[in-house]
Amino acid sequence: MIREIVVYPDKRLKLVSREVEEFNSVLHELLDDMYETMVQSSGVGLAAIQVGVDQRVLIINEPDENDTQRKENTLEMINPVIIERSGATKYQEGCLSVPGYYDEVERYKYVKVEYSDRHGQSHTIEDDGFLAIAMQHEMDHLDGKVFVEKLSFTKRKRFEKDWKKRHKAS
Ligand code: Y12
Ligand code: CO
Repeated sequence: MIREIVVYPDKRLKLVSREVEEFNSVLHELLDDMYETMVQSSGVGLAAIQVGVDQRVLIINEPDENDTQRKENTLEMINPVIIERSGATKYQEGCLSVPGYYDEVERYKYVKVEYSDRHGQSHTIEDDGFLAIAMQHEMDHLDGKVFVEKLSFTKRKRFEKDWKKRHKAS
């Protein structure tokens, strides 16, 4: 089922999400719905709070070399924690909760993340490319942070002004 995406500046995006304790069918349905919702909106990553659920759940699906998204390539991360980080990099980011706005954000270049899958099995994953950026972006959502909060003071001011103007008109 497609769920409604929560759009900035909705207050729910500020919530610190709660740890998942039960790896049951409710969680599995949430993950499946998040995938459908993300793909329908041409997204590559989504956190549960973006569909209004304040649980530490996120998904990432990087399109393959033919620019195709396959469900089996979806990384589902429950209760993820960064256990190693290093370096710095900049990437032009976008977010389904801030549709139509993209900007460069600084992140760690390399991260190693510990997480559970939908069955509660724990894993670690490390990356220093696109996935590293996506994991950091989505994990920020679990702590109530949206990428626009990482912009410089001047860029953020301009963003807020343009966003208000755009959303007043529509
Ligand atoms: C690198 C940077 C950011 C992420 C987080 C995940 N972000 C997204 O999945 C953003 C998707 C997105 C899709 C949009 O729709 C289309 O392009 C058709 C979009 O544009 C509009 O809604 C107008 C904005 C964002 C992961 C990795
Ligand atoms: Co986002």
